[in-house]
Amino acid sequence: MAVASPKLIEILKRARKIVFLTGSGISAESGIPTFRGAEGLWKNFKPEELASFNAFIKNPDRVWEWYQFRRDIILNSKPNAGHFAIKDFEKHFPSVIVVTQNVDNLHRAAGSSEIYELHGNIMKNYCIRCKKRYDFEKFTLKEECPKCDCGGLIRPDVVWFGENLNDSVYSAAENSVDEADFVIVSGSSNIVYPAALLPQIAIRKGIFTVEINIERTELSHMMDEFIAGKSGDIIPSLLREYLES
Ligand code: BJW
Ligand code: ZN
Repeated sequence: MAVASPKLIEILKRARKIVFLTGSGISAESGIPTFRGAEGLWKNFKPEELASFNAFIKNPDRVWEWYQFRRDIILNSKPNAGHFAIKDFEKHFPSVIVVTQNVDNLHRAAGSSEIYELHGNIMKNYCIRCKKRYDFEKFTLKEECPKCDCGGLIRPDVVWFGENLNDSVYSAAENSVDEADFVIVSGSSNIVYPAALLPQIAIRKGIFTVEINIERTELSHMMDEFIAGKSGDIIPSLLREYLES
């Protein structure tokens, strides 16, 4: 049975600028846990104890260890059919932009050309005092939080709760959505702001919006279409149905 409605395919045929807004659900089929939900990371870990600057300052080793644990999972994972299908959209549309909340590099590994990482990148680090940047490779075997030559603590280059997103990355993401004529939201619970504003900008502008998720989210009722299912199944099917239409 087709996953896309005839209306969706007709609109996709006229689309030139497609934006994918992705969250952790898109990497779930690669074996990377999501944050919320029954199997999510927050089931066993408290976000306020791990994903904030205060938590880091209070217990840098614990936060560092959690990031090393997640890096290990990510380094042993590969992009899935969903990431690859997004890359394949580039063969058929003039502009395909990925705006992701994920820090896992899997869109890049799949070959997507234009990616905005709203919440940073787990493989990058910097010193909180002098801002010197460090690749994670330097610390693979270290369990405790490393220190910079200047004595400052080194933290992962990700965006924690209460921290601002990188201005230029967020503006570029906003512009991409503003200029899009088709927006596909997949694998996010859409509850974390300001990332959750991006689909709302598209909705308000009357840009055609499709959500692909295994369950409905806060924003599902506002989307033009909601397709229930795994991104690794639905995104490739959507492209196939478009090409066969
Ligand atoms: C599948 C699937 C499959 C599963 N196929 N689908 C009210 C208004 C505005 C802001 C706030 C507010 N109240 C509080 C705030 C602030 C806060 C916020 O939004 N909190 C909310 C929880 C309410 N936001 C912030 O603090 C942000 N900064 C900010 O606002 O700055 C201004 C400010 C400055 C000073 C003081 C106060 C404000 C920063 C947010 C940073 C979020 N950081 C994290 C950690 C990043 C680093 C790391 O990875 O460790 O980002 S938290 C975590 O959540 C991570 C994710 O990117 C983010 C979103 O999660 P995501 O991707 O949506 O995952 P899940 O698990 O929630 O959902 C998975 C979905 O996938 C589900 O729907 C599944 O069904 C689906 N799924 N398998 C398709 N196969
Ligand atoms: Zn330093």
